[in-house]
Parts: sequence; structure tokens; C-alpha cells
Amino acid sequence: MTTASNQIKSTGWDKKQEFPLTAESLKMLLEQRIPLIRLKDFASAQECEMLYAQTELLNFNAYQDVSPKIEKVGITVFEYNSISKADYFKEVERATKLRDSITTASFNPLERIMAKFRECGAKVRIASEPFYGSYYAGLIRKIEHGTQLHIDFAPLEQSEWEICTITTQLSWTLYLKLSDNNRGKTCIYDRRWQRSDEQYKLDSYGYSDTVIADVDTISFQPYVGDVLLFNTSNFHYVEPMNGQRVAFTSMIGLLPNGEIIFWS
Ligand SMILES: O=C(O)CCC(=O)C(=O)O
Ligand SMILES: [Fe+2]
Repeated sequence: MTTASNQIKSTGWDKKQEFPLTAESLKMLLEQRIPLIRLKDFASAQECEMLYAQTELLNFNAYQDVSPKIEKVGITVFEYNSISKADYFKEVERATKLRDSITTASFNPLERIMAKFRECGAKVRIASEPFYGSYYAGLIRKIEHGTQLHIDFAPLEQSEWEICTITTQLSWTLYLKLSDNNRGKTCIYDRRWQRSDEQYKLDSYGYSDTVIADVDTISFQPYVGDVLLFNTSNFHYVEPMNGQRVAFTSMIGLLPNGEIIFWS
């Protein structure tokens, strides 16, 4: 059953199923007409293990003000909202060097996903800020205790950064290490964020379940080596894992001129 009000806010998925990455499915995902794209076997088990092994001795940092705890290696614009743009760009070089040392010793998923987008005819690059230069892209992230119901949409979180000029946002996530228990699913709702939903915001990023009452949902079971691509202005959450759930990820945005940018 779909209520009249949620019908209006629904994103209007044509089919509630997973799609492979093609020029057509990418366009449909950007338009919120399909729920998600799975790139099966994007990386081999050995590549994922090698990349994961590089991170075992690293210090993961927890996001401040985010509960349940999410830990990561790398920096995010989200965290610098309350600090400053200059401070984010001061950290980009150090974070990029660390990421490159990890990917050089294993493999480079960021280059691989960008190449796959190019094969679909997309014009892609790392986001870049006048006077500051390139953004950082490519977090290694542990979401092991689940997330709250949320959306990710830079124009809502930032102002006066290149990434705030995007018209729609996706994320891509490559799963590197998963406990063998079929938990840790990513659940995505056929419900796009709208401004009036801000009244249902619970804290720094979570929203009340009210926004997804009676809304259609799809759940994605992650497997090592697969990539999940979905539109992050659809409400979504990650189930608790009760074990390991380590991934390589970044944000993706569509600019009004049709270019696609990557950042974290
Ligand atoms: O780890 C995942 O499966 C997705 C996490 C998430 O919330 C996102 O990529 O926006
Ligand atoms: Fe998210």
C-alpha cells in the first residue's frame, strides 16, 4: 500500500531489481528510475584481500557526532562542514599520499570505477575547487554497527563548494572484507529526500522512520569484490553486521554541464 502523499514523493522506480552497469542503467540511476546497480566481480577476492591487508595496521578514525560508530581512513567534506574549507584542502595532500601508497601496493579501485564510467560514455574527473585544487576521493570505511536512516546530498550539507552545484548524487562502494553471515545489507527506499523532510531529522544525519512509512524498498546483500552504486538522495540505511564490513567508497555527483565528479 502506498499513501497518496508518499506516491508524490516516490522516486518512481521502473523496476525494483538490481541492474548491471551500462550507459542506459547509469542514466536511469541518475534519474532515480532504478534502485541500484551491482558491478559483479568488479575486483577479485585476491585484490580485495591485498587492499584490505594494506589497511590492517592503519588507524581508522571514527566520525564525530555519528552514532552508531562509523570508522574510516581518509577525509570527508562532511566532517569539515563545521571546520573550514581551507582546513579540508590542507589535508588533501596527506590523505591522497596515504591512499596512493595503499592502492600502489594492491590495486586502484578508484581508477577502475572511473574507467568503467568512461566506457559508458561519461565524462568523469575528481572534483576540484577554484583556488584550492583537487578534492580527496576514496575512503576505506568500516560500517559494522549499521547506520541510521539517512540521505547524502552535498548541496544540502555544504555551500560554496563545487560539489554543491551537483544536481544528483550517487555513491559507489566496493566491499573488501565481510564476515560470513549474510548480514550488513544496504536498504534503499523508493523515496527521495525533499526539503520538508528536515522536520524529521533526528541528529547530525539520521531521519525518523516517518519519512519511509508505506514506501517500497530494496535490500542489497554485499559480497566481496562487488560494487554497489545507488542514488544517495533516496533514503537508505545499512543493517548492523555483527562482524567485519570494510569497503572502499566515494561520492559521485552529476554537474549541470553533464560532467561527473568524484569526491569523499
Ligand atoms: O556501505 C554501504 O553499503 C552504503 C553506505 C552508505 O550509506 C552510502 O554509501 O551512502
Ligand atoms: Fe549513505
